[in-house]
Amino acid sequence: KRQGKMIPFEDYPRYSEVNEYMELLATQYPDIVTLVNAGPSFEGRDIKYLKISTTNFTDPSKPIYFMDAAMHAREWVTTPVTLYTMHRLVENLKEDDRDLLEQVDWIILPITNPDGYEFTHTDNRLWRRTRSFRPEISTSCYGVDANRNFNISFNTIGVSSNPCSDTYPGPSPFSEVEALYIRDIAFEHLDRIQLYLNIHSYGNFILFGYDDLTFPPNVVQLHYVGAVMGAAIDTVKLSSSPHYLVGNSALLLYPVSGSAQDYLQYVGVPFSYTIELPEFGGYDFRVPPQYIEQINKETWKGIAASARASVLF
Ligand code: ING
Ligand code: ZN
Repeated sequence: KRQGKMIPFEDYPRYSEVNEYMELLATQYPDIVTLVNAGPSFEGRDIKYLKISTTNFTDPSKPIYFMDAAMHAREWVTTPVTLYTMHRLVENLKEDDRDLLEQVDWIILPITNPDGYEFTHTDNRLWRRTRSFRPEISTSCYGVDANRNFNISFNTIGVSSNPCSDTYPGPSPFSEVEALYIRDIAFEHLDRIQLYLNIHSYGNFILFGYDDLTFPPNVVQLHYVGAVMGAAIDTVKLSSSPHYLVGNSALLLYPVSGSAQDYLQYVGVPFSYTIELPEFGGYDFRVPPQYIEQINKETWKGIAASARASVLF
């Protein structure tokens, strides 16, 4: 029986509660759910994810949908979306969604940056970076922007060399284990990952690479599947919430180097996106918990639609 908060719907869970939910699913649904530990964070917290598959992840012909959240610590609403996705695939699969479970394998990682995530709960609600400490670089500023730490155009644009900045890319590519584990997962399944979704907040954007304004050869398909995702969300979004915009991240937002989105696209994932979830008018990263359910449900619509659309190509 579940205790306390009803993950993932009513309030923002702590790191330990997220792990408990994943353990519960792995225990109760051992035929389709496997709990995996990617490895420890800088401060030693295990970074865990679920593999969800009706074929024990062994069918080489099945596409994989890989998503992660809370790469940036303060973007709390991203984690419930991953937990709700697990819930809809495992505990509450609708008849109409059987194809999503039977024809797709899922890798879902709810907290990429657990040190930062816990720090936002205990010390500084608006912390973004990891919590790595390198006294030879700075004795007062901790952490790196994990979404600038991937090995693509590293440290060239959209970054700051100031180790106290929120866009400090780190001393070298993959200096942060939190970024390294995302790379590890991608390479372990590179031939099968069809779609990668790096979940952020906020701003209602569905973004794809590259940030040097060259486009991947499948840019038309990338734009199409992104638009399918946005259009599906549009059918159930609140009228007070803006429509999603879909397009190149440098054109719609700003250019950055070293992002997870661009790196996974670069190494061969056909459909690699950043989604910027809503904030519902002025709440920035501090979306009140009563909106979690709405964001979970509307984003799930987009996830389901993008899974179906991406496997057509
Ligand atoms: N936004 C993303 C960031 O890392 C982004 C936006 C992602 C831009 C990928 C370009 C490429 O800055 C948030 N909210 O983190
Ligand atoms: Zn972010």
